[in-house]
Amino acid sequence: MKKTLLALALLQALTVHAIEPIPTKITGLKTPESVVQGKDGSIYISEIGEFGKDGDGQISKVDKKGNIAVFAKGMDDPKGLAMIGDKLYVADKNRVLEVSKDGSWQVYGAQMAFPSTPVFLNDIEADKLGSLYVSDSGDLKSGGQIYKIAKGGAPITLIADSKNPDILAPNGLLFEGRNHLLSVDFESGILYRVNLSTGATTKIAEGFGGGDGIVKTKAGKIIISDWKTGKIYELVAGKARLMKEGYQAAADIALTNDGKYLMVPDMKAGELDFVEIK
Ligand SMILES: [Ca+2]
Ligand SMILES: [Ca+2]
Repeated sequence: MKKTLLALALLQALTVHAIEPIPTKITGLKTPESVVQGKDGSIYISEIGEFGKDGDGQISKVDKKGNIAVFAKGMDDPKGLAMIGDKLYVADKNRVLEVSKDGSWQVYGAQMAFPSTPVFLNDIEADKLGSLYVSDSGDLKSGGQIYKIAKGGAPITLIADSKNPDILAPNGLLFEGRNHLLSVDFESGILYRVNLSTGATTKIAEGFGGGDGIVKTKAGKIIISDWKTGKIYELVAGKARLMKEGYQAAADIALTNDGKYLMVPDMKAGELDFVEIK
């Protein structure tokens, strides 16, 4: 009798732990850059394919059961992803694309509609009113831009450019309140706060290497990936503190909707890793 009760207790304990398995690492991706989870739980991953080769980029979709399939294809070098409602927005080299839920897509902000010619559109963030903010990393070292695309696709205006010496190669963007964006620079590894009205930058912290993605956890912690050295940092007391290393190229990170996992696209390994947030 006692043995039966013990077995039951053990079984219950095991069941509790088995409810939420850690998501399995996804492999075999073609130069993944960015990731976002939709409201229905599906995970979308941008895949550049060959860098600089047009037409071979795509978005893969992983459903809640873990099945992966190509969702949208024929893009150039798709990178940053953002969702507004059921539409997915993609920074694709020198244009922004709008992808419908059936995977069909159209150009949303054409190259010619930008106030200056975009070169290397990288991250994309949506605000609550439906505007998009896009970083252009330029030639990746000597001057980029941050643009705003108004709801509906126009007009496209300049928030900041290389007239501000801090804007070298802006990459990851993250909203901070209504009037500021956080921006991490791929060249300098410096995290800035950018005023959306004036374009003025304030340095927050340095040491993020080839800064790529920025997220804020539910507990309010800022986490930043370093593409160049494959490291993940957290911002602690104004300083970059190593959180995880060992990736080949940690690209544009994102959180799962429940806030429990950091999703890390390892661009050179062709993988999407899941890291538990503690
Ligand atoms: Ca490509
Ligand atoms: Ca990026």
